[in-house]
Amino acid sequence: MPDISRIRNIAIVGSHHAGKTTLVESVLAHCGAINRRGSVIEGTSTTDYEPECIAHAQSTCVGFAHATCDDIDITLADCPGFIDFMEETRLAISGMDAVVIVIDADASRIAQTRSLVDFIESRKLPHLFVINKLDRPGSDFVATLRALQEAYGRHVVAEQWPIGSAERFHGYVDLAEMKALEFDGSSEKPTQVPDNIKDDAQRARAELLEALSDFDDHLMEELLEGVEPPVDEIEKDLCEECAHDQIIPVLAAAGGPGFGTAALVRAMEKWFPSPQNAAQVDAEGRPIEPKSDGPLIAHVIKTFIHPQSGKLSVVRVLTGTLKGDATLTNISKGAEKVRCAGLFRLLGKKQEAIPAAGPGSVAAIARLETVSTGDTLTSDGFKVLLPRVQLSEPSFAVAIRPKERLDEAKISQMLSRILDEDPALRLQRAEFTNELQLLGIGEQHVTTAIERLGRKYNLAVESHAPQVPYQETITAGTAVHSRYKHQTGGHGQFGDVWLRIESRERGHGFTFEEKIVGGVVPRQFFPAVEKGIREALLRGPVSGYPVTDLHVVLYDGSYHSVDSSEQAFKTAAAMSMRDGLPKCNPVVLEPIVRVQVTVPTAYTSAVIQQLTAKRGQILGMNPADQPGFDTIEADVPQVELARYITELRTATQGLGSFRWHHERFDPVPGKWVGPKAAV
Ligand SMILES: Nc1nc2c(ncn2[C@@H]2O[C@H](COP(=O)(O)OP(=O)(O)OP(=O)(O)O)[C@@H](O)[C@H]2O)c(=O)[nH]1
Ligand SMILES: [Mg+2]
Repeated sequence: MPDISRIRNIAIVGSHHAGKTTLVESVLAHCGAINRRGSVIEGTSTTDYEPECIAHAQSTCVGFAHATCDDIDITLADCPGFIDFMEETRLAISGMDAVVIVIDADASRIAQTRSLVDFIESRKLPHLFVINKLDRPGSDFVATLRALQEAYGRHVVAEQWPIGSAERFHGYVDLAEMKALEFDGSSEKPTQVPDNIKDDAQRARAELLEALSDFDDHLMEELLEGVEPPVDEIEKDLCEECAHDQIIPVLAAAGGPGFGTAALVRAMEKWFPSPQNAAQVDAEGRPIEPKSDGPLIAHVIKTFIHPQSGKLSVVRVLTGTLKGDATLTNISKGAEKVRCAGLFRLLGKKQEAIPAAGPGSVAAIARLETVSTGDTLTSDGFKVLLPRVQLSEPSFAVAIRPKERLDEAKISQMLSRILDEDPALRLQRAEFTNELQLLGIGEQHVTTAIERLGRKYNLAVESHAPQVPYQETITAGTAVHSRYKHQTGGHGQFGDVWLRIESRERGHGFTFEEKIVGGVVPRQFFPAVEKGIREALLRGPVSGYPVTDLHVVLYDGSYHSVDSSEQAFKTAAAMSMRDGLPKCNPVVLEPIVRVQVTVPTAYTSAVIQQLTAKRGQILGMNPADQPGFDTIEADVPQVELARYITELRTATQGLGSFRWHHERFDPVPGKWVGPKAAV
């Protein structure tokens, strides 16, 4: 078991396609954890091993990889960058002690990292930026660095200055030591600081020292007196301030050819804290001290389910020592006892059995069938609960139905396993239509889940846009008479009713009343009349949608002492409605949704325009809780919002989000040309 001070747990996060998985691959090769670097494009990388990752050449879930380098035990969580998978990323971050944020060397993409950086800062996690893909034509280190500083402040400082750019990017100047290093694959060798970047590197170094001196009076004095501070002092300050999330160093790399990997590994070892120094608290804010003896507390940060070999729960051990055959208590599920069936260290899909995992370790436990991501596991029934990551509400839905007829129980069992692996998904029966819907953070999130369902459980599902729950109502009243008379062999059928149909205020539904005088329709037939009316209301006269907001009075009729029956009155009432409703100026009602859209202020007016173009009625606009963001409230027809999350993200560099709830039904303006209701 590694000494806790030699453990580093690091999340690798960043914007979509910034090169995280490729960089992780380089780090693993550099540390000797893998012999040969795989490739995302060829589907051979260590952490993008799931078939859905390979098919789309992108990370669709977190991948864990363990490596040992210079006696340091590193666990990397390679997190997806695509916004639809951001909940997966946030859950993984919750189990790590530090974060490497990988970004393209492209200033225009910095804005996309905002919510991620806010989350990391809210957890006070030490982090650094890697400006990556510097080998690409058009890459711009300086502009990206300045954009980072503009977004996240002057304590974001370069610790490296690149030598050469694009195809000629071949090394960097370490600004703390003012030494130049040239890349040799993922290793490096000393070289001269080229004359053409000397001034830039000096200026960048001065910026670094100035930022550090904000936290070190001695360094500040040295700078004021023009004394050259010793390298040791700068290094010590860097370690201290980075570990305390005061300074956010910026490194230069190109993970593709492996450039910058050695320096990144050194930075992770030197600047990032071990779990011993990473503050952990329970849900009530009480500190948890990592100790190898004493009760165990572990947090489940990811669940993988293999259709054959079962469940694998990746846990972060906060304190205590976890054994592969331990019996644990799941505090999050009513103190249920669960038994571990093996303990592993992960390297992508490879599992290496380990006898125990000490405090600070990340390990995978086999076959904890009832345990879910986010749960707190303890030993000896020790009662403590860890804070849960608040997941975002889903904002995209599809209606799903298995392609082949299967029993409901089997479908829900398979779906629940998919949901177990990804708690940001949700399954629901839709209000009004009763359709089975799968909801997620975005379109890709949901389609990936459906792909996974097909692959893992051989369950092919048909998916389509959710039905819009239109309704119909009437805008005028009428009186109708129907007589149902039928002679069949023995005794016949007789029902005779007069109904008055009146419109009701919107949102008040259907009501039935009888005003029969003198028993012309006997009392025992009233329920049948109401039933017949209700049945007729299921399919309206315009397009077959349910009819609502009306009052129907049974005020006259007649009966036959032998032939009248409940069935006959029911039929007569239904006939009356079918005759009467078309005479009441029927209209289609569409569901109106109230949305609260949160976007950076720069996009507020564009988003208001987008909502207006969707026939939205803007109710108000206020500064959001998140600084620099506005929340726009609007009522929008639901039919206009089917792909709204995708459109909103396109319009806001992925930064917009929205919440919604059904508000009311409004008449569809103009002549109804929409779809007919499904039969
Ligand atoms: N030129 C260049 N291309 C790179 C580099 N690193 C990665 N790429 C390419 O960029 C694309 C994305 O790389 P990934 O490693 O999958 O990026 P990622 O950040 O893990 O992507 P997601 O996890 O899906 O957000 C692939 O086509 C890589 O080959 C690099 O250093 N230089
Ligand atoms: Mg990736």
